[in-house]
Amino acid sequence: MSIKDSKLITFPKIHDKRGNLTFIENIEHFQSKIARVYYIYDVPGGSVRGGHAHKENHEILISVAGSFDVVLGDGHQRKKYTLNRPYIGLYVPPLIWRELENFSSGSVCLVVASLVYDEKDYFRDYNEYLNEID
Ligand code: T46
Repeated sequence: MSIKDSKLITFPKIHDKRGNLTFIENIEHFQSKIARVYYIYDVPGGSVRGGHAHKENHEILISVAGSFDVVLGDGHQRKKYTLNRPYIGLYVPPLIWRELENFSSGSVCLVVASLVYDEKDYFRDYNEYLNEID
């Protein structure tokens, strides 16, 4: 897997004078249905989250409020995405190292995942990760 397999996805945005609405369904890269949704919030300034890769789990990261940066790596290349729109998601395939940083005050990171939580699905040690992908 390469960071070239990551990509930004623009979701539908229903404009309305009462406010806008975005929905996520039928995700191309998820073999079955969405298995899990979680969100990261109340992040203190300067905090860095992530620092791991998944073995099989596919994810889409969305900034539903505020902004933050996602730095992806595949052992060869790194790429930084800034997420700051609630209708744009970043697709992150398995075996891609991710770090989340530069969270703005009040930001919320919503994550849609293809698998339920399983600690065994993580590479949390960077050297172990590099050995696996070589
Ligand atoms: C990712 C980034 C964007 C659970 O019990 N269930 C869950 O679904 C998740 C995601 C986490 N946890 C537990 C596991 C840890 O004890 O919550 C604690 C914090 O998890 P972690 O340190 O992995 O959190 P982040 O923000 O570093 O990473 C998370 C996801 O784990 C990861 O898949 O891509 O958000």
